[in-house]
Amino acid sequence: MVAMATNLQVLGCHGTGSLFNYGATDHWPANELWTDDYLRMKMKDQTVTVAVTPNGRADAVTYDPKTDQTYFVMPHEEQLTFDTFLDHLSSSTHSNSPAYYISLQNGSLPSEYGQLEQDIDPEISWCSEALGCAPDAVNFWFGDEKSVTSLHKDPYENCYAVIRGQKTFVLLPPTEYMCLHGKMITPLCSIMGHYSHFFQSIESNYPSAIYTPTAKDGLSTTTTTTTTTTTTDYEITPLEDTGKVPWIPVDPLYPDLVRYPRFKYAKPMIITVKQGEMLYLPSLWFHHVLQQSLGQEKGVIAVNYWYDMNYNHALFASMGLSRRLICQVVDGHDSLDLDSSEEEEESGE
Ligand SMILES: O=C(O)CCC(=O)C(=O)O
Repeated sequence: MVAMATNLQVLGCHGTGSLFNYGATDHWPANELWTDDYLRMKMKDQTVTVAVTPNGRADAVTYDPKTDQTYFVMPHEEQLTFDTFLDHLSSSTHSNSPAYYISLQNGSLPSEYGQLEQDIDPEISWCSEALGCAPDAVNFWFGDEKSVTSLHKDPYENCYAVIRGQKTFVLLPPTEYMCLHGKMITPLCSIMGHYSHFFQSIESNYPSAIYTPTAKDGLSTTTTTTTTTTTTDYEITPLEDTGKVPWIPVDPLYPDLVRYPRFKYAKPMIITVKQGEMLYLPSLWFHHVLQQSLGQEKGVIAVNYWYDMNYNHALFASMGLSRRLICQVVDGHDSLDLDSSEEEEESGE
């Protein structure tokens, strides 16, 4: 079974079929049960954490015209009752209304959705067996087409099951990082400890910021009356005390090839995961995620299982080697000792 996990990683590089795990969730009661009525009944006035953004782009590289700066912008997080979240989701049809996305990734299923745990499996048995461990985190996702997850990678093996609606993943293997315009920086950042150079060296680095709500007065006019309305706007607030965040700046669906010319060599795979299907997303694969509601129930629901990746795997070492070789060939230096000014000029920051 361990070989199976290894093979899955290798096969994942060659074809999309091996990325799907058909039938893995067919027996889950959630497939039938998770309608809005049922979720309201089970969750009642349970408080949940919701990411709120003006444009659906939480955790994304975003240009702020006010300051003429590009930031890695995090969402405004609100604690809402589950009922209120559902109300927002069903009424957020206007293109200028904020996006609400349940997307907390720290094991949100057991911590905030305990009432729903019995409707799914606590782990993906073949994956736990193959990797010899239980998942590190099981997360609950609920949003709509307004919310898009920007291109990034995670140090986790990911079993991603869609329960309602569908999700479209744009996938790029770790071997294509060079096409994604990572900025090369020295391996000093400490949060990833011994492996920091691997995570830090392949992405661009941005000052971090957060969306903050501000009240905005406006006039709303009908044929007979004009009233003043107060709506919430969101502005980008820089976070002075946090360091820079490494992130991929390219939108793989609408790449700006003038700014990011190496992306023309990338070969993204586009995979739609439909309700009832599960995607196996190997660790360190870059992914950009869109979602589409289907049918009468609005909103897209998914559950994912994150298994810690195996840093001793040959793939990890070989990715590090190929990264350094490519850096040497393409940029004339390896990723551990270079100057980032050229990249900065390229990306216009
Ligand atoms: O579903 C999404 O919007 C993002 C999923 C994701 O990034 C992940 O599972 O790592």
